[in-house]
Amino acid sequence: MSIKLFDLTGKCALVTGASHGLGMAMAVGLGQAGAKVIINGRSRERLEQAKRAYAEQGVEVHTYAFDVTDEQEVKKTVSEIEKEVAPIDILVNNAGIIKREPLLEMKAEVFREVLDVDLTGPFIMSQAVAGGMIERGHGKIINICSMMSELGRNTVGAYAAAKGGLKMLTRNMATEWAKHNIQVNGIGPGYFATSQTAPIREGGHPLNDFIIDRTPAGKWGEPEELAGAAIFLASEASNFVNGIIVYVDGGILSTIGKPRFE
Ligand code: GCO
Repeated sequence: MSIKLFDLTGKCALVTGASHGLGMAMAVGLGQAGAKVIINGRSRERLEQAKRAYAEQGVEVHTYAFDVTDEQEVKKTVSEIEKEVAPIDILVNNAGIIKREPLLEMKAEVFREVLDVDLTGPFIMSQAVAGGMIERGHGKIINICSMMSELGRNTVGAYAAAKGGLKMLTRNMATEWAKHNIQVNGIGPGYFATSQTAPIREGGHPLNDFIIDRTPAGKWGEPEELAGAAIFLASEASNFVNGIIVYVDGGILSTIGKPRFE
């Protein structure tokens, strides 16, 4: 076995929603492992800022602004990327949104919006790249799931429905595309310190202590701690790994929680 198994030199990776947070941390990791990196986001301006932040970490990125829920725009942009940069070998479906509202109060429109970005987006993106991957005879697709692919929590019903769905979409894509030498897997991040979790971490929010207490590792994850799983699932090291979700969660899913006694 050699470390070359994890080398991404010569590979081209597209990471959606990568102008900040976990998407950025994973894209930096893939770049540091040798991949050519393309980042997506909806805002051109945020992508430009992000490009500088990547450069500071020694990673040159190509930026493409588009909306992952817009099927026509996605198809058009994927073919542009493949002409202008390189064929996409690795797709990380990371773009996602969350709306924290009790189900009784949530409007169907909001529920649909979350499903559209977090679940339909990965379907549209994956379908758009899979054709080329099949022609070239290889590919890696990584869907970013969540603790909410497994667990419920008050106010995150739409997000949990989408992320639970994304876990099953991962298994189904793996089922249909493994024969084409495309490995489709997921990463399920636990509770990470990002802008998405800032509202439940900062300002003395009670969930901050709850999460630390509930996590055997006793802390929030740092975004860089997700890069290793992304590199594994993007590299030849995972060539016979199909349809699994790697949970990077400091142990939350392994425990019933901490009793108030030893
Ligand atoms: C919340 C959190 C979570 C996460 C995450 C955990 O409100 O409970 O925001 O939903 O962001 O995906 O894995």
